[in-house]
Amino acid sequence: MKRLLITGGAGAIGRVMRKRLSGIADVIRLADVVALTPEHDGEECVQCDLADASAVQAMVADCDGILHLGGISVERPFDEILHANIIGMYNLYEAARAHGHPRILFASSNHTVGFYPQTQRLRADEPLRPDGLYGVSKGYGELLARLYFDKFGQETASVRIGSCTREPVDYRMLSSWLSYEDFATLTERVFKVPVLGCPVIWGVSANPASWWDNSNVGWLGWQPKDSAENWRTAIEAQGIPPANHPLVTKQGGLFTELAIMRNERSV
Ligand code: NAI
Ligand code: 15L
Repeated sequence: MKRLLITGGAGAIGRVMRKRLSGIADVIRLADVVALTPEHDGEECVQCDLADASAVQAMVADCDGILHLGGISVERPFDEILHANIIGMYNLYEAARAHGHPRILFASSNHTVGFYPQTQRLRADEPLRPDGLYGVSKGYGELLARLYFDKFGQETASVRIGSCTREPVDYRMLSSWLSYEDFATLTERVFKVPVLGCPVIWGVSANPASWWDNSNVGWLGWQPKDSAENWRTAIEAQGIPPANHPLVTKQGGLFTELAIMRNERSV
């Protein structure tokens, strides 16, 4: 690739991928609503609110691929989610349509299916059961990706990320953890595979306790290497949550118990 755009470049995953993926393209264009500065040759930075359609057009111009990490990443009032994840996602796909359909990796989330019980192993084609407005917005993102693929041939991998952190820190992450390294190798495969289409992929490491079945995307050639199991003893030493706790009952964990937050203007 000549130029990879990483939205959400100032965020937790963006800051890691910025360094880890530096060899994937001649230029990495980092974008975020907050200001960023280039740290070395081969980086360029754009300040852009995803809800600003013309700014998004300029952000996407001349890019061959997009790692779309930007947006609201937790449960928040609807106005915030509408702005970044609903309007922002539409703006991104319209910009991709206008600029030659660069391939997109969309950071979807396990919160699209958070109300499934942890006893159920899931394929990616099962009905969504979002656990909040955030999860709904990620389901919308997956559907928008599908629409632009069927209508225009826009390729997208919607990656339902579990818990992407340096290491697993609670009992639920023994199942949901995605290491940074496994996310990086998944991203590389998404941008290297000759034909991508529009798959939904579980973004999860090789955790024996995972609830998610990626057997239908073997053609991608992605083999996660890390396992949360290496942290089991340390995590269990902190105490196993009681049997009725959402951390051990629902795939979305604590998100399933959060309130629907009011918009600022209606409080
Ligand atoms: P983060 O919250 O640390 O980063 C998101 C970035 O998006 C921030 O830098 C923020 O400034 C930017 N942003 C927010 N609103 C924006 C707007 N209107 N315009 C432009 N930029 C905006 O999130 P994190 O953890 O880095 O996650 C990255 C992506 O992966 C998010 O889309 C999140 O929903 C998704 N994801 C992350 C998981 C995780 O375990 N970290 C799990 C599942 C999904
Ligand atoms: C997500 O979608 C969030 O972006 C992240 O902050 C974590 O809460 C993660 O899911 C998770 O479920 O652990």
